[in-house]
Amino acid sequence: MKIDKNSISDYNSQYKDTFEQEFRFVSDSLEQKGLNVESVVKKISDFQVAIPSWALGAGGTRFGRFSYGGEPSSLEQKLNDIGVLNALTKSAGAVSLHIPWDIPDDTQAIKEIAESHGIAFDAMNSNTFQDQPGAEETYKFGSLNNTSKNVRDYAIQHNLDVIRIGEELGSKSLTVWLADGANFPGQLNFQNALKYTEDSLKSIYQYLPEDWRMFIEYKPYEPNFYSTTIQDWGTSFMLANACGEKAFTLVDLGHHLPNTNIEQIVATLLLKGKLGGFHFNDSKYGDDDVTVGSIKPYALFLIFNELVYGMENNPQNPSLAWMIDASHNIKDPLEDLLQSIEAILIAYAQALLIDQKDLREAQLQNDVVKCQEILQDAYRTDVRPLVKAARLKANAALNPLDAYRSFEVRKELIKERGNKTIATGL
Ligand code: LRH
Ligand code: MN
Ligand code: MN
Repeated sequence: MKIDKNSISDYNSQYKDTFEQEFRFVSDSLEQKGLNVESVVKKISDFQVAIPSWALGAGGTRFGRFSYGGEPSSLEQKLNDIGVLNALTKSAGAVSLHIPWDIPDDTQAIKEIAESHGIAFDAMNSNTFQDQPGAEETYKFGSLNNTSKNVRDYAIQHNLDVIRIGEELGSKSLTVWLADGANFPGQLNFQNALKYTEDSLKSIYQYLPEDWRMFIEYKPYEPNFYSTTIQDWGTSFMLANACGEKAFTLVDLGHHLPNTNIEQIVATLLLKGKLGGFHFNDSKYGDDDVTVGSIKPYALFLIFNELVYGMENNPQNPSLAWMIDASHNIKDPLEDLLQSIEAILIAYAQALLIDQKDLREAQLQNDVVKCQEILQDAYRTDVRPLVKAARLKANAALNPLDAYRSFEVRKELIKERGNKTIATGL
């Protein structure tokens, strides 16, 4: 299934008049406030978020998994699905591979398929939380933090293999997320576990190609329910500093205890030039990985406010690697991803509307009410016409979800791949 440019422009032509009216209304009022709408639209249109290779199939929980039909069963098919997302949105021009779930058999062929869809290879993820058939060592009691040197070396080697695969594909970064931790008090010597983790990360870092970056992801709990060795941004930051200037912290929105002020973490890391990557999702309770913006859209907007500020004011921080880290078991996975992409772009667009100059002045005058008004004025603006304008500019669909349904993509995929499909990965 491939959606070509012509079908997208035919689809768009039916909505063009309505779109133009909506756009004029919003852009006129924003221009009157002194905003450069064209530059906002360009920024939205330039924004690209990577799709994780595991998210194209319906997710499962430990209580079951319900197939959606037409799900991809190979990396080739996953790339084709991302191709559909990218054709519809022109914002999903990258994939983030999880190894060993998605080891390419034929690297050249995979590169060609990706290229034909305009998909780049973003950060490589080195999963060391699961034993593979025939594995020589087990990660049951940890990987990079394991008390056994053999296991640590085995996990280090896996990371080096992932870097090699990434190099062949043209990726430029490695994301390390460790499930390592303890389920019960006393199980683990915290100091040794941290020391082993630091030494292992340094060994991997030593082999990181010159133009690569390493992202260290943190998470407070799950799958371990007593302690996780890299539990928070502080630990990740400390480890990134210990490794060197190519190592950074990665923030996953779901990896915080309830009510954590994530936007403040983002601001701190940007100031220190150590924010490397970002995993988008939403949650109510824990690492729920539900659709971006489905539960706390205002929190997402406040995070984007800090990101936008950082992108404009923190040259010490490199550009960020963005990835969606969400999936659900009762939605069509592609529709779910389209909703996530939409939510990300909306939050980004809202944050771009914040009058930074007025906000600084109000902050200097300690005008608390005005500060809040400025943020909420941006948040309460309907920015959807700006997102649509960005899409039109990039030859994407004005309404990607509606287009997906009207092109009957899922029906086509079921026809191609069958109804009883199981996506590889999670
Ligand atoms: C861990 C995580 C991490 C993994 C992915 C499958 O919870 O967020 O990024 O790679 O989920
Ligand atoms: Mn994540
Ligand atoms: Mn997670």
